[in-house]
Amino acid sequence: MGLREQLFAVKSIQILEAEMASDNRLRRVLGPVSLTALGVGAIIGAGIFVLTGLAAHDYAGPGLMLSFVVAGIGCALAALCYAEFAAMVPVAGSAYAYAYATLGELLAWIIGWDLVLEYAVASSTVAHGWSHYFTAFLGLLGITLPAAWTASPIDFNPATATWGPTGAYCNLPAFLVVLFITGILVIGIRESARFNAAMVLLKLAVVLFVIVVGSAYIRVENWRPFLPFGASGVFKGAAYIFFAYIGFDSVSTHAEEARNPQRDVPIGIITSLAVCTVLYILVAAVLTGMVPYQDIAIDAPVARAFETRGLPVAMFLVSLGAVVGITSVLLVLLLSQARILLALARDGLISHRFFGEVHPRFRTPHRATILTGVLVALVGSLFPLKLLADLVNIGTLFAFVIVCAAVLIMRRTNPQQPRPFRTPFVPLVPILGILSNFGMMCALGWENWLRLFVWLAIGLVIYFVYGRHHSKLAASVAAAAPARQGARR
Ligand code: ALA
Repeated sequence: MGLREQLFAVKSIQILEAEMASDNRLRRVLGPVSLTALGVGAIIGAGIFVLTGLAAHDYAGPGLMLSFVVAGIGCALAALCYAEFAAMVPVAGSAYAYAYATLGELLAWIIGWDLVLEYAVASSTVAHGWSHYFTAFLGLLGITLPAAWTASPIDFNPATATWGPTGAYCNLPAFLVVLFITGILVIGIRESARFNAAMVLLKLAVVLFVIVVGSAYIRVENWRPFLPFGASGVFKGAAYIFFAYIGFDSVSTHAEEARNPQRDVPIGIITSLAVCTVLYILVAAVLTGMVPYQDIAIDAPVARAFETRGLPVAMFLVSLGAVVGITSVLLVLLLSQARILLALARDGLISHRFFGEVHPRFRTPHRATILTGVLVALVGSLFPLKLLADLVNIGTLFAFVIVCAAVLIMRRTNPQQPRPFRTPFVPLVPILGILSNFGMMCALGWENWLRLFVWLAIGLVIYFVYGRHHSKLAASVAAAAPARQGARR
């Protein structure tokens, strides 16, 4: 098979469907409520509990509410496109599988590699955010961890606009929590629907508590001026706070386990996103109403807002809920990461022997899980939160742009393919999805573009050195070619 032919080789929907019918697949047990709960479980975490602080303080002020609206619109447009694919190609690989079916092997690999960035680096970010609430929570119990062990060793100093050492060694809580969750995943506690449902209820209870109790402490004057950093601050805030929405797309990684994926995965994606959007806008309103934006804490903003207003018990409850709630996000993200690696390994683009191997006793992909866990723990404990969040955001926004574009392409290349869920108003919705998500990428600044390019360049090297030569699709096409020629003769 020639290079050009291979780079654009698409995995037909028939191949994907045949793979799904093989016995080596996951069990179909999830209904619409479980799928929505999985979405909410993956969405509500460090973004709303931690990143809101910096977004309000440095970027948007009370206009953070609008930042959530802007980011929510970009996500909603992408969600409608994800839903069409998830219903049409209900397999585990999410955007990677969609790209393989539409855009060819090279772009599929780029997206798969990009999803590794999304899930692995997001796990590091969430672990780092978790450590802020964990430290605040221990503080409430009278335990103070040494500062040198709760921060990253390097950080950006806005005053001098330079990177430099902070004097800290590493963020030990972030490191340890990732190893702990990795251990659980290796032993094989699946994210049982019941465990996840309990987590989701707890998180929703904490978020509703913040909204209901906090709203009694809103001072309307804190919302003035509403846009202290102007419209550009709202957009910068949106590009940063976008992180809080990441996770709805992980519903599509569960398509293979859905009882009725054609109907329920779109429901799960759209409902979980809609619920979280409403809650986020309300939390932003409460947070910026309770505390003047200049005084909002960066590390554990939601809990500290209650402390500032003299509500220590509320602070305790919010901190506890945040620690538990963010832990569950970490679990789902690390699990989704394992699924993406499994999808890449099944297609031969990364080593199946290493990433696809299943532990004889625990029946989990232990090597991939441990390797991912160690890397995620190191990155989360050594790098600052904002750097990690920005990197995840640009990578995920890029994936969203490609999924929106893929809907447009697929409508042309495979118009007859049954689409149980159709993105409405095509081409308008995908085009607006591309523009809004690309717009947020632009708001993230050139440094993040550079980091994204470096990440993608590393991915290309891996593809040309390994993946291209081990691709199962290329091998099957090459094997079929002589047979076809023979038949013609
Ligand atoms: N949306 C997830 C969070 O905020 C990743 O933690």
